[in-house]
Amino acid sequence: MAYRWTNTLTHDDVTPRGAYLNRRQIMAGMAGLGLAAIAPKAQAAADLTPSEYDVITQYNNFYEFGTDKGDPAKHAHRLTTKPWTVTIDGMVDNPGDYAFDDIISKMTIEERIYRFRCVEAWSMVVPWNGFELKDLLDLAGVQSSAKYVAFETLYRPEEMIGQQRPFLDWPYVEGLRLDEANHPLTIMATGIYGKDIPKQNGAPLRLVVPWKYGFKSIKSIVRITLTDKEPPTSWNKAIASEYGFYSNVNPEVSHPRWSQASERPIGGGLFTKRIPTLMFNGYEDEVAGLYEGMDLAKNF
Ligand SMILES: Nc1nc2c(c(=O)[nH]1)N[C@H]1C(S)=C(S)[C@@H](COP(=O)(O)O)O[C@H]1N2
Ligand SMILES: [Mo]
Repeated sequence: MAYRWTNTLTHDDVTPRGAYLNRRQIMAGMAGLGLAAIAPKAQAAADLTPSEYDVITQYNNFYEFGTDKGDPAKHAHRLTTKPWTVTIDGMVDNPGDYAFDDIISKMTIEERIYRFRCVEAWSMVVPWNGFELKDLLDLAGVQSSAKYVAFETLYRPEEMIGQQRPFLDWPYVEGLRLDEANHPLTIMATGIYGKDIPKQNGAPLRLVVPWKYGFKSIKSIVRITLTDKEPPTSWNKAIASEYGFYSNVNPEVSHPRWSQASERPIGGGLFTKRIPTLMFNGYEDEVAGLYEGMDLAKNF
């Protein structure tokens, strides 16, 4: 179980801000992020070495900027991220346009070092900064009729040049069941390595759901809608036979065109060995309960 770690999110696990800053003071750009307390103890003990910053920010999937792994780092600088507004609507008590800066001022930004597994069978370990999605949903006041959360990426083809072609049905959309969205592992990331999240990684605000394939972690979000119907998702709309709504990492359920039993860590060079893929990407203890009684091969 070398790659497992347990995210025990109790207040006892929070490192005092001072100690945290001492450990992290080599990181540039922290001041502007308002990083608060953080880092569950379990993380320090975890056997996870974060991937290099350059790897995380230069090997990307963000089809709004092109389909090659290097395209987002080349083209995302065109994206205007200030000002940024997230519309929260649907089954909420407080619908409206939420300014990014206002959201941030109300949230606790933590560091979460997560394994990140793309459906294409490569992986990284990313030290995200962000806040729990649940805290934002609580701010909006989710109504009891809501069962799902739908997410939408910005549509701005002048700046997102990949949107000038109909590669996907733009804007990119994703969705979670409400209990998945409220799970403490589910975060909205605003940073990487203690710096503002780079545009190619989904600035200023992107979802991170570490037990699901990477495409669920939708970038540059402008709308969050609470609904009672399972929302459409971009890759399911494009190829339903290959990409389901759940998309939980599962080494036992192959993609129709390749095995999901192992993965290639990115950044280790040419001779990096593939490593076994873990059920729910290593977060089985935390999330398996969400899917009790479900056939995970059918609900892939
Ligand atoms: N809007 C949007 N979100 C997206 C994508 C995309 O093309 N557009 N690609 C997804 C896929 S396939 C992956 S693997 C991750 C990649 O995140 P990263 O570039 O930060 O590693 O973003 C996901 N979120
Ligand atoms: Mo992906």
